[in-house]
Amino acid sequence: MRKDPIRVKGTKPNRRSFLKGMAVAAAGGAAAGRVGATGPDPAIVEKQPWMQYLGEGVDAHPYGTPSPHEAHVVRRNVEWLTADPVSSVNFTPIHELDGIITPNGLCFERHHAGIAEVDPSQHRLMINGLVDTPLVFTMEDLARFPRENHVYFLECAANSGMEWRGAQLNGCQFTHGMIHNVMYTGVPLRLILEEAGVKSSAAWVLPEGADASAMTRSIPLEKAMDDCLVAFKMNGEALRPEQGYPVRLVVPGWEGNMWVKWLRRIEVGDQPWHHREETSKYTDLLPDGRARRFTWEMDAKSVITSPSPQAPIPHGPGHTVVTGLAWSGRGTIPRVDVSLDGGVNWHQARMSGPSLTKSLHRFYHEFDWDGRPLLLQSRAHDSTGYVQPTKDMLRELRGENSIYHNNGIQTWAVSEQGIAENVEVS
Ligand SMILES: Nc1nc2c(c(=O)[nH]1)N[C@H]1C(S)=C(S)[C@@H](COP(=O)(O)O)O[C@H]1N2
Ligand SMILES: [Mo]
Repeated sequence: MRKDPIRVKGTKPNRRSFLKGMAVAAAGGAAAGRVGATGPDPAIVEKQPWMQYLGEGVDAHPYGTPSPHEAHVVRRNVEWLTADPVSSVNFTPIHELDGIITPNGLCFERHHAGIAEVDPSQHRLMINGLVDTPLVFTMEDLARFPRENHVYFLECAANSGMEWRGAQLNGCQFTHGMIHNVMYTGVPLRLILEEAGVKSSAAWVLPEGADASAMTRSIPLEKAMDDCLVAFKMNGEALRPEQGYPVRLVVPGWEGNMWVKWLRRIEVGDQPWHHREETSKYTDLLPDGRARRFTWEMDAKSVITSPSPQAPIPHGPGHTVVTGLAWSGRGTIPRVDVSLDGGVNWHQARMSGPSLTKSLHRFYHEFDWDGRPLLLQSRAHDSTGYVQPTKDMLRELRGENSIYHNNGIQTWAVSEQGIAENVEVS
């Protein structure tokens, strides 16, 4: 046994005194961080099983997976939301994640006809329509274009759609988990279109998926030439089948539906095609009977991921960490405010990690919880000056019938026991 069992090798003294200070500050709280309060800690003084045997060698798991203790950190669906899992959605467990990158195995899935299991050697990408030379590329051809790396969030336009009329689902995984944030490697779509030569009458492109839904969306040529990517890698490795292996379209900042997976064809045209996903779906009915259409950009939004209904406060009163995510389809997030009292008082949160355009941003707010009930809210400000609205402000503009583009402020009511619940304070 070590002589000084609390002194972890290499720990800096200032870190240690911070922890000690915190233990004192946590008066009446749990024994966490308090040394010697309840006698010797078996976790320190007893030999744990894993100290007594040799572990598995290298190559035991040629493709690594998380610790079995993290087995609860998985995508989950809400069975009653859809009739069948082949045309359905599951949700990213954002309440369990930190930083800004979504691990590949946890990126939410949205399929209209299940996952296409594409053989890359049999996959082609065709460019046709208003081009000088229609072209067909193999995956090997695509790998010979100059490629770029960018971190972007993908948010389904229906994210938080179930919350439009009031609080419904108890957990940010379900209210806000139709989002992921990934570093993509891909070829700028502009280079591929230039290779085919876009005719001067061209104004729109139509990407098409190779899955059984043959997903198609009309995208303005200006966006296609600006920052869209034909991507084949996510977070360094090949796209997962769920995310469109071997190739998907990346449409930064715009609604997830346009990010066509299993991309097989891009048609160039002079007007939009008015297909299913831009007429009967991904449109919102306004109170006067007109439909909001072509609502591509994702407005600035944020959510507190912990504490939240699936991530209660485990430690009682005292030093408490609030954390969450913020994003905007129009740029970066220079600032997030956090309220502990349902929007009466606001505190500027601490941003941490890279601030990249059209990417998730991570924020923290640390405070000394007095143990009284809380109404937690977060409010994002984006680099255009836009401020995330309340749900009432949204309903005032768009009525009660909307589903898509709900970026209203979310509230979690936290009880004296630290249990969090989805409520609405607008
Ligand atoms: N080919 C194809 N692309 C598709 C879809 C689809 O069903 N088929 N779903 C779209 C929708 S609605 C969303 S929100 C995103 C989801 O991407 P993800 O499964 O990587 O999260 O993919 C889009 N691209
Ligand atoms: Mo979507």
